[in-house]
Amino acid sequence: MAQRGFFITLEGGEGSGKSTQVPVVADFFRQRGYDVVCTREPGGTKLAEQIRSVLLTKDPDEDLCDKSELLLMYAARAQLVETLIKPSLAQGKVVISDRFDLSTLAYQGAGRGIPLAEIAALRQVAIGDFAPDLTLLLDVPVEVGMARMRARGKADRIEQAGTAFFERIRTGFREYALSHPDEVALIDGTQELAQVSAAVTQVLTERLGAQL
Ligand code: T5A
Repeated sequence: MAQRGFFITLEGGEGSGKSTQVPVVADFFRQRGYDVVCTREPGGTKLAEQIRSVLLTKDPDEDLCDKSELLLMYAARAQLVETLIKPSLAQGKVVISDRFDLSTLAYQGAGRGIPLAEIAALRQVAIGDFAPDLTLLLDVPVEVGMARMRARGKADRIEQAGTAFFERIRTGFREYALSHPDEVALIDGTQELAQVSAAVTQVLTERLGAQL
């Protein structure tokens, strides 16, 4: 029987350390014989990266309104799912995405205040019921993530929002994780890097080990 693919997503607020953990997840699956495709959101394909640039670049002459931001997130996601993620899974590969749909619930839903029913309706149009096999949510207090981002340099358009926005996002992420424990594993991202990586590997082993 052909090997089945897996779709794993990493989520979290700014500076939570999710991008840093992508190679850890990739190594976990490569060591078990899988071909791995790493991608990110918004972006991941040529056209979706163009949408990313519109989303993350602040235009001095015109603000991107919240609804446009939401629609562009789903335009990029539909493109990524149809042209990269689904074909890769059909070939038995593992796809790892740095952010996915849970970011929309947290940023556009909890953060911007767009009603969750409106987001759910758009999701249905863009990707239907397509969802990750497992989401790893790296959780850090807002001030910890912000300090890491400051140490790294210039903020993009979304990162320039205030602390209250990022507190709502963190709450949105955490509430979803706590109410959907089968879908989302909550990981303490404030630990030393090696400890976070060990926690990521442990979650993958416990949740998926028997299926690999
Ligand atoms: N967005 C995205 C939405 O609004 N809606 C959506 O639906 C989607 C998909 C994407 C932006 O788009 C928004 C969210 C974002 O604002 P981005 O550039 O991809 O923009 O930004 P982020 O996803 O936030 O990614 P970053 O790379 O900027 O942050 P990460 O991935 O959280 O953090 P990472 O791993 O790069 O680490 C940040 C720093 O911390 C250090 C790292 O070395 C790095 O310097 N670090 C640690 N330091 C100490 N201890 C640890 N355990 C550490 N782990 C990492």
